[in-house]
Amino acid sequence: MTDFVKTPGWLDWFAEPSTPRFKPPPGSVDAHCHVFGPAAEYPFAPERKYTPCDASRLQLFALRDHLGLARNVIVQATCHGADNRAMLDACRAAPGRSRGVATVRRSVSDNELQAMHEAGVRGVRFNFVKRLVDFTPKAELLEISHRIQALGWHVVVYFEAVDLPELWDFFTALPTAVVVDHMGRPDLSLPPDGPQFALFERFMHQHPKVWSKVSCPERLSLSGPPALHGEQAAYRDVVPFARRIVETFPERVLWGTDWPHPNLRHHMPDDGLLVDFIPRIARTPALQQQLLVDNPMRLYWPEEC
Ligand code: 0GY
Repeated sequence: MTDFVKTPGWLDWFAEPSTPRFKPPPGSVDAHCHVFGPAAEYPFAPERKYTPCDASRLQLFALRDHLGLARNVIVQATCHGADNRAMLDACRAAPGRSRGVATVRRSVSDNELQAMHEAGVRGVRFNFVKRLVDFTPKAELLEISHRIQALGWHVVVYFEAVDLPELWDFFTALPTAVVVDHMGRPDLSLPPDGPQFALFERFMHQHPKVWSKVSCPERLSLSGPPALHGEQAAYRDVVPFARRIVETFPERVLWGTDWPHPNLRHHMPDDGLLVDFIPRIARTPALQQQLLVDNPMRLYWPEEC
């Protein structure tokens, strides 16, 4: 067995998250989280760009319960490449309470796709963040998108805001719903009503099939965590961006913890405080119900809607 050594500077996930004061509505979904290994059982992929700490499905489910959430959407992390076993076994271990988003290559067989569907996969992720993955030709991704469309799945895309102009035509050519991770990673040194974020809003306005996760304040924020400014002001620079998206597109937003928070070098968030961040971006019970329950249920558990 290979011994995996964590990437230098890697921060482990927060072992004792606080109990959130905000009580998510019954049936709330963490629509963006990952599992890492455990490496002894599910080795990390040779092509990975980082080696994380272990973060098992049981630890994920314990967090789900602690935070008052009901379900998880487990997104394949790049450290596992296209070896989806850890994610699939996590979905199988919590039937009805976990769904998955896979990474697949064009060589994937129809039988493998069908087995993933049965385990609970409802989407594939295309990653365009260059520090995380090697380049895959768009023709290959397009081909995959047509195959998974037949299963009723959608495409999750991860990219940085500066790359949206170049990726726009590709995204709009996809035949499925397109779910954008972390609001397309806006640069928070730019204003929420400036041209960069306006482009992302236009993208959502013009294309009703585009959804956004309003996740990762800890990853996007330049103003920083609670220790710097007090709990109520944590990640305060993210608030105007996320609120705009939640209030303009209330039927196409999702929220997730991003646990176990890959690649954070300076600050590891307390997941309890991430839940307490929700009412700052979704200010009414109606918006919270859409963000946390109705929208993820429509996308991941449509048979129950
Ligand atoms: C995230 C963000 C990151 C990593 C991954 O799959 C991954 O490795 O998604 C990141 O480093 O920005 O959504 O978890």
